[in-house]
Amino acid sequence: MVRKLLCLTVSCLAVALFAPVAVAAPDTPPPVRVVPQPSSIVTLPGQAFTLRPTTRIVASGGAADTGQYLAGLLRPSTGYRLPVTNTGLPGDIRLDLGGPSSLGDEGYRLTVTAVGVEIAAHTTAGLFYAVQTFRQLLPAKAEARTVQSGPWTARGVAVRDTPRYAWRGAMLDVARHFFPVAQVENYLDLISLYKINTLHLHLSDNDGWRIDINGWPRLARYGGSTDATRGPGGFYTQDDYREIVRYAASRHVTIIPEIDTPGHVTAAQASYAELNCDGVAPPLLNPGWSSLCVPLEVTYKWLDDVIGQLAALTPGDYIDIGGDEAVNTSPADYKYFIDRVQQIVLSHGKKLLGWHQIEAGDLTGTATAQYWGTAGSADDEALARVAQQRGNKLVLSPADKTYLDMKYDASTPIGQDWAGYTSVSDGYDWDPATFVPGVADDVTGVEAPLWTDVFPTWHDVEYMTFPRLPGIAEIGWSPASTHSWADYRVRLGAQAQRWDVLGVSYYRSPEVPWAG
Ligand code: TNX
Repeated sequence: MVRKLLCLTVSCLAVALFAPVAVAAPDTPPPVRVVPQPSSIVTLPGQAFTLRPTTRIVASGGAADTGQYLAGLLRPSTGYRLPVTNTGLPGDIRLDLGGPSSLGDEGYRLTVTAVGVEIAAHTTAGLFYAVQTFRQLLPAKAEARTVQSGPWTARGVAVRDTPRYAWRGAMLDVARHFFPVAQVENYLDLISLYKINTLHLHLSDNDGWRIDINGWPRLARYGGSTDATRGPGGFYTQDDYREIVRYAASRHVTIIPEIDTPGHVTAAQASYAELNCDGVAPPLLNPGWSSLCVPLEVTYKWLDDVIGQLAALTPGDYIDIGGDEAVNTSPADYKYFIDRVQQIVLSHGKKLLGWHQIEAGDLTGTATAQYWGTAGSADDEALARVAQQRGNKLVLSPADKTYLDMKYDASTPIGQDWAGYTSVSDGYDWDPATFVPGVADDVTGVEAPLWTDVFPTWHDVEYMTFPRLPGIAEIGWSPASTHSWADYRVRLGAQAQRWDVLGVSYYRSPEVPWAG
């Protein structure tokens, strides 16, 4: 009897239910629809939690910020006060940093019952990801920024969730077309809903330079004054960049800055004549391939300033030096260049990241290469194996799976097709452990790049990102054992109501059974 009474508490329910249980009673309601799929989720028949005007968010000490974040999400739509407090009562939402260390850096436990909501993690990132899951259990109108009518009911569940990969990334090309801070922050809000933890910013390319560098003012002011479709361009001040880094941290996202070298540098060379071998600055938007002048010492003085300032502004471990498509740089120059730029990155206390072509240099074991080859591409795979032999980590961004600028199909009005059309199912149906044979142990995660060579508007960015990015997020987060297109497409379809409320412009792919 005593045992029974004790077992009315939420934590006892959790203990009882984290054991692997099959819950397939014939009258069980349909599964809960969360993206990415948690590693373990059990629905609790007959259990549900309803937010009330008096509900409190109990989050003390290090949990308080995440509590405030959750309150900020839910106050506008519910109109409830949702105070963040140190103590509470049954019926409250409790965020607890005392979760077991076995949950790791990003894992969490979430138990939703009629008695309350219990969130436990070992880190604030874990609490944050529990909030993202809990959010998806509430009605989509909870995302609204104006007061809506309830009820605010979440299905009863017991979740224990940890990520498959540490690196779950998105990339935004702000060089081909510039997007101001507010839009980058909007992107951060949307990607963190799917537990993406890395945003790589492609800050420079032939068409534009987007970050102000002290001592080299023309890079941003002149090199940033236009874009790939001859629009007005723009750039981030260092304070803008700090704000992006701060906002990203509040969403548990690490910013990775990329300065693309030794190719893709027309905007820089147009800004400073001394960065050219002949001392003559090309015009902005000069057509054709560009290359830094590898023998010139000023090239490295300039890079030391750029990388040094970015390293000081960036709390993350990595500085990305690009390294792709250096078709105007000889192989010998390329190798010399990568070795020197690696020394510069290391001298500023950061690790080197670049597209997988950087493996042509003599990289140290701390470097990470981003694989952007397509399926079965022998040359690219050979470089991935070089990475593996060196102990370099690999981030997988296969162009025929993760490139968000590829058209969905022949009818897509914008985008590219050089890597083929990438439907929603194409983007979802692959496994990072087998995509490049023989490198599974070195894969640290996945990243979906959104190149903006051929489209300029924020509407375009969202339309190409959604609904494909959540698929990459799921591949990065969820265990391979849960991977199922048939199941995923239904869970993805349920996201549409949320995007409608959030005002996201997404592509209504006919492959997905859209709810709402
Ligand atoms: C290849 S991927 C590029 C980018 C383009 C993209 C367009 C990579 C490392 N280089 O410069 O924007 O294709 O799809």
